[in-house]
Amino acid sequence: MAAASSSREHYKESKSPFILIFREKIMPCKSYLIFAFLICTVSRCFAEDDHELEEFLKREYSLSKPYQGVGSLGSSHWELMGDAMVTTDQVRLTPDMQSRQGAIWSRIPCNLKDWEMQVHFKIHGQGKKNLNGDGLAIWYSKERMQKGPVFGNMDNFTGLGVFVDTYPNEEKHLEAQRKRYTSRTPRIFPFVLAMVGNGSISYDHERDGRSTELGGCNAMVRNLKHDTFLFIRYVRHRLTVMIDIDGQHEWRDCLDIPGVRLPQGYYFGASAITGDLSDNHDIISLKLYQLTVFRSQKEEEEEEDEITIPSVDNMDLLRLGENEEGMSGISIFFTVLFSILGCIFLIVIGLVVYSHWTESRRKRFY
Ligand SMILES: *[C@@H]1O[C@H](CO)[C@@H](O)[C@H](O)[C@H]1NC(C)=O
Ligand SMILES: *[C@@H]1O[C@H](CO)[C@@H](O)[C@H](O)[C@H]1NC(C)=O
Ligand SMILES: [Ca+2]
Repeated sequence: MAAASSSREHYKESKSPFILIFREKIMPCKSYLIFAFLICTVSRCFAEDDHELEEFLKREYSLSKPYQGVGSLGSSHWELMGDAMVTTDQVRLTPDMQSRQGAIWSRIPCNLKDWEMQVHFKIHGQGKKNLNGDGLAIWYSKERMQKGPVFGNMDNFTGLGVFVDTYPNEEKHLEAQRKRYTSRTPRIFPFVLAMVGNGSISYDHERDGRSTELGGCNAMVRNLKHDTFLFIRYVRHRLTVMIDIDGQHEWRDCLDIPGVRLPQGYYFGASAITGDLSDNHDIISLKLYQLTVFRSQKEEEEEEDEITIPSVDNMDLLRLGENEEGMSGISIFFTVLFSILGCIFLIVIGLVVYSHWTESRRKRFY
């Protein structure tokens, strides 16, 4: 967890674009590693602070085999929508067929402050690599049971979405236009990313949501023999996403972001969509744990103000990272050039001043 958190924490502090560039682009690899190691060590000290977690599985927000009554009984805690279907082994959000969308939504709003969701899922289909789509999403949102373009949920949603995006729309689009990535690092899909919506932020499907993402990671989750899991933790306004997809029973960091403000009383859900390309998108289980966190009195006081609209602190800084990623090679070159020239200039001035000073001092001595 430390690695992901450290880089984000660091973002917060390094406001100057130059520092960002310095950190990301120029610093030689070795010193970068040492630097990263130092930050890791430091942030680990901070990360292991006083809070200890106690977990309780909350059955009313969890979904597991044999899915008793799901999709048939009105008394079930979960409701199906669209093409979603329950079988003995899974809740299939979409079958491996074109233009389907399906979802499963909790009926009960969740009033927990701190929670953790473990998602056991499976994405598989006939399509070859990159001939499959579009992916699935896990939700904690104000709205429920809405159809739409965001992995089978409505656009401009209010709340948190964690997406497993299996199709690189942007890359394919650029490819079709025979454009090449300039300085933007191409992504490896499937890609897991998180987004917080406030009711008026649109998910840009053509760009795979890059402009609104909080962070993400690649995750080769398709057509695997072993079980694949996604882990979403929301504690003290800190959002952590991890994945376990290698069959090693180990959580791998995906993203870790402080200052994520989500209201209580939203609904959990999972949805998926297929287009021209398709996949089976299966949920095997959703396990929601209530986390008991010991808060200091100061923290309690800080949390008196109830959150009404989801938001993310320092979103502009997260964006800055995003823009900087898209900075062209030329502008980086000139920024660096002028920075170096500036340094040389300062050194020269310094030397001149210094020699004047020593000179005048020598004169005074004589
Ligand atoms: C939602 O977020 C956007 C972008 O951060 C902001 O411009 C807008 O005012 C926010 N809307 C609400 C209702 O808070
Ligand atoms: C989503 O919000 C954007 C900007 O607030 C707006 O232009 C767009 O029409 C909205 N889309 C839907 C489907 O409501
Ligand atoms: Ca996509």
